[in-house]
Amino acid sequence: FARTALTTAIAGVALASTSLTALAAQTITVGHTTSDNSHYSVGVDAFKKTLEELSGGEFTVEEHPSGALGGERAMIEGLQIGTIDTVITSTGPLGNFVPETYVLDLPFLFADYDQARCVLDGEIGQELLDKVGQNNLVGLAWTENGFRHLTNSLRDVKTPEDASGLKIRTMENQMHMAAFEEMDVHPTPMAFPELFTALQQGTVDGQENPVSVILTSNLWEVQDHMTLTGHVYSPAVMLASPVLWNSLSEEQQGWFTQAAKAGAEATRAEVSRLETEGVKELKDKGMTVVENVDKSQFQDAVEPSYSVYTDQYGSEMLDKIRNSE
Ligand code: EAX
Repeated sequence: FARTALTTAIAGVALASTSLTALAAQTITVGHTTSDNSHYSVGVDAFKKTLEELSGGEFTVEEHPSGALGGERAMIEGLQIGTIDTVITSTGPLGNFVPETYVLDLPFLFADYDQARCVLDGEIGQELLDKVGQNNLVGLAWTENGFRHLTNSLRDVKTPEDASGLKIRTMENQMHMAAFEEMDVHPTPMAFPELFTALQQGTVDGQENPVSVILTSNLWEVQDHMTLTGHVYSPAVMLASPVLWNSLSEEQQGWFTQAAKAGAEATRAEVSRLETEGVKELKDKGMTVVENVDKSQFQDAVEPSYSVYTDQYGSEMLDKIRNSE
C-alpha cells in the first residue's frame, strides 16, 4: 500500500509540474481587421505554428480577427502602450506614426507583386522596418494585403471620369486621399471596422481594397461593381509592442522574427491565390467586374498627388524604389 501511495504521489507531482509548464506558456495576442478566413488569418496560423515550435511551447498565440481589438490606427496605439502584443496591419494608418513609410502608399509605384515583395524583403524594406523601430513600435516583418481595386454600388467604372463624383471610403492615409482627390473622387477616411455598415447604409458609395479583403470581408454583399484598377500596392506589416519586445531575451526575439516571416510567406501565397481565383468567385457572387482597365488613364489622373509626398519628404527614397525595378 505504501508503495502504491508513493507511486501515486510521484505521479501526482509529475502531473502537477507538467500542467505548470503548460500554464506557464505565455499567450501572445495578435490583432487584425480582416476575418478569420482571410489572408491575414492564414498568416496568423503560420506565425502561431512556427512560434510554438521554435519556443517548444513557451509561447502560444491567440488571434483576435475582424477588428475585435479596434481599427488599425487604434491597434497601433495599443501596441505603443502595451495593451496588445502584436498586430498585422496595412500601411494605411502607419504613416501617421512612421512618416517614412508613406512612400509605400504612393499610387502606381510598384509594377507588380514581384517588385513589391523584392523591395520589402531587401535593403529598403529593412531600412523602413528600422524607422518603425525608432517610433515606439517594433517591425517584425513585411507581409501583404495586396493591390487595391475600386468598388462601388452605383455604376461600372471604366475610366477616371466614370469615378468622378463618387464618395469613396479611403484609409486614414494622406497619400491615398490626395490621389483620389486628383480623380475628383470624394475621399472619406474611415477605420475598416466601420466600412461594411457605411457601405450598407449608403454613407459612402464605394471603397477600395484588394480582392483578398473584398472577398473575405463580404464587401461583395454591399457592392455591385468592381474595377481592377490595381491603383496602389497595399503592404502589410507585422508589428510588436515594445513592451512585449523588451521583456524578451535575444533568442526569444529571434523566434518572433522568424515566426513573423513564416506568417508573411503564408499570407503572400494566399494573396496570390485569391488575386486570381477570387475574381471568379466575386463574379459568381454577382459582382460585375471591369477587368481590362486602361491603367495609364488612372495613373495619369493621380500623378499630381506625388507632390504631396515629395514636397514633404523629397524624392530620395522614391527614386531608390523606382530604380529597384
Ligand atoms: O488591412 O483598412 C483597410 O482598408 C485595410 O485594407 C484593411 O483594414 C486590411
